[in-house]
Amino acid sequence: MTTQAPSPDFVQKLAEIRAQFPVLEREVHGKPLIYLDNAATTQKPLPVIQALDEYYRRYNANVHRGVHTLSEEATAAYENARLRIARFVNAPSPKQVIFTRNATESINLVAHTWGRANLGPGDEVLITEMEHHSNIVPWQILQEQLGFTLRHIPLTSQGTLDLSQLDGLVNQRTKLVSFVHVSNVLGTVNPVARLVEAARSVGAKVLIDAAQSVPHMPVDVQALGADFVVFSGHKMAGPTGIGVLYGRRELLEEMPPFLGGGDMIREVKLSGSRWNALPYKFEAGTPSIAQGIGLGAAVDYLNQVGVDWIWEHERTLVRYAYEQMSQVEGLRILGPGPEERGGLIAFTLEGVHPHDLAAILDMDGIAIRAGHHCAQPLHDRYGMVASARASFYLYNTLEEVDKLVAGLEKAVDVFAL
Ligand code: C6P
Repeated sequence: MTTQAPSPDFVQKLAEIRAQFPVLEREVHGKPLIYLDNAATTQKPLPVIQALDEYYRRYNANVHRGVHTLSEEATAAYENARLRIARFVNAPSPKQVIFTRNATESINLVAHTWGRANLGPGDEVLITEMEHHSNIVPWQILQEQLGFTLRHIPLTSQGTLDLSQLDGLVNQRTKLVSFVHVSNVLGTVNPVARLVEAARSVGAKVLIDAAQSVPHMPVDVQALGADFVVFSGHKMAGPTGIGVLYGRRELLEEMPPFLGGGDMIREVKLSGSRWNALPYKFEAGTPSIAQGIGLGAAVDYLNQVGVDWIWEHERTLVRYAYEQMSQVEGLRILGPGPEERGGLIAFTLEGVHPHDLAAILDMDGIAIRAGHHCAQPLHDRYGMVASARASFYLYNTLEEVDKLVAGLEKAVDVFAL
């Protein structure tokens, strides 16, 4: 091991963090759980679990509707959570934080509102070859209906964006450049400033899929300079069923609503309706109230730990894991070196199917993900159908990396026989 011995303060902080996540106490197949599937969804700390519990026990009521005490308490807690989430990503106003179910729904919202109103034959939408399906399929569905062209920035053999053709790919026809901030397979941290600048030079709008960045590193939506930024609550210690679309105010004001129904209207007549103000225009029906409140508790918790600390900790884990995993016979890591990636490593192990590998590791209590990770075009690009992936979060330890590597070595032995 080449890492320095951690300081006593660090050891204590990590122990305190781990104590906040009850699931980390459990065993799987008689072994302590080692949870390395954080890019799929993260575990939840006590403050989040308690916020959900308290809502259901003490003030469960619908929001924005009632004048009774419970409804007022629920509305205040829900809207206060929105305010704290806005501050977490430095959105200028909570009105620009639209609650959705997840990052996927946020992208679909933009596609079906902004996209439908602004895209047509002759226009181009530019994505990348490393996108999650949620930033490919909505545009393909819309493309069939509206007749615009969907183009993509290709990948280099190192797992980064090949920007050599960027000047041609971004042109006067480009109306939107939509790309992932941190790849959920390659770990690549994309050059946001360069891509935003290229889009701006032709007046195109920018959407950033920040599902794998907001949970792990400080993200300032204003500094990113995008028009839309999307992320999911469940990947950042929050509950499932709540996600965010941040949007530039003028654009959100102009965009037509997404879904129609209660809460998103100002006035309804049988002859027609008028829409509610932001953010409610995009939030039809009873929202995910407990989940919104839970996400508020999650950002408080992440702030308390320190997002800078989380990022640094993940950097330490990924550097160490990269170094150790590189030494496993037949193991091939996808994507760039540790300095250019977030806290995850997707890989293949010669002679072992990723699903078999995940099943073997599970017998040791180690949870990793195997499959195409909802990024089939990316896997096609590298001539693969699936990969295995270990992804880290604030509660993971260097010892857990050691156990992962030991498990991988065991798998090599088993399958080499
Ligand atoms: N990636 C993974 O295991 P949702 O499902 O809407 O919460 O998140 C979608 C999504 C969008 N963009 C990126 C970069 C993502 O990684 C994900 C979710 C999970 O990699 C589940 S497939």
